[in-house]
Amino acid sequence: MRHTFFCIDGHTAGNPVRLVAGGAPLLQGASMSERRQDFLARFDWIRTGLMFEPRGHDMMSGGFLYPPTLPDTDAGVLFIETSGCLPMCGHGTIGIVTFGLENGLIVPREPGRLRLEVPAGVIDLDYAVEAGRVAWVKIRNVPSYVAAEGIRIEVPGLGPLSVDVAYGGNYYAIVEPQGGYRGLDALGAQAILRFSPQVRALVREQFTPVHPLDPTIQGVSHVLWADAPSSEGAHGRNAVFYGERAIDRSPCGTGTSARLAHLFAKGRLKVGEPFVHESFIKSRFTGRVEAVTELAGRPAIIPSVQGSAIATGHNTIWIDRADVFWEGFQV
Ligand code: PYC
Repeated sequence: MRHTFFCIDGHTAGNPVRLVAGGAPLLQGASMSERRQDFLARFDWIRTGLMFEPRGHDMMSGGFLYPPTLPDTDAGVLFIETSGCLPMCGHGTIGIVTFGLENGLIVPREPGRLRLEVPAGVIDLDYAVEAGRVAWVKIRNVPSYVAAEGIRIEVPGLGPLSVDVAYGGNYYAIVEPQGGYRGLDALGAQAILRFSPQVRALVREQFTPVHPLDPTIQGVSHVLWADAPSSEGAHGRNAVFYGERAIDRSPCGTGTSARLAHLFAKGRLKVGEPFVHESFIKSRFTGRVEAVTELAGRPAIIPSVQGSAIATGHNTIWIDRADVFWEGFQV
């Protein structure tokens, strides 16, 4: 049996986005969060088949568009990537919205504005079209907050570290330069890939954050190595580790949101101040604290993240049950 998926492939600031425009399964659930659970329970083979090798790779990421469950929204989005179905994905949203608008798969009720339902909640977006293409997308993300500060871990080969945990649609262990971590260039990609799973596991031993409004969102999934900017006009740089072997090529939308909440909580960023965030490969998003809010009684912010995406082509992918690797594999 052969399953066919019509995809628009591209990237947001260097990180891949595969918008699955045809072949999405029918999902049950009264919200995108419930549909996420239904997808994970019944259709996870679609995610692994499209994201893992041999049809994907360690960084592969994407999503599906669905009719929303909520009134006053334009579309629902379900994210898929190598580590699972994220509650929210910033670079994925920028790519999915860009390809969706450019191909008539999203029809906005008001040009230049969108309201999307994602598993983590509802997000508002602005975008600009220039010469028939989406030039940029700005996400006003879900309420973001600092969940824990000063978690002390001892990483073999790196030494003692003090780690904070912040939420920006996923929970991030944030490591700032200190002790054995002297910045991204000194550490290098291979060491980031080696140390990040250890940092994540050591933080998980001490702390499990649970979203105050949706307990299906829990646990530290990503590690954000923060650093000073590397070029003029930027305010910070990061390397976000996700899945088992991925360094985000983009500055990471939910990671940037978590970092904005973190910097704001520490008094190092003001409302409205631009924060140009560079990725490991030095691509950029512009972040801002749009507003101060609260999340179930905790101080929180509404972050915004702006960036752009470009399609690289159409990709009709078969998952054929006759293929020994129909569900994909990871090494
Ligand atoms: O942009 O939010 C993001 C993201 C999450 C994982 C990879 N990118």
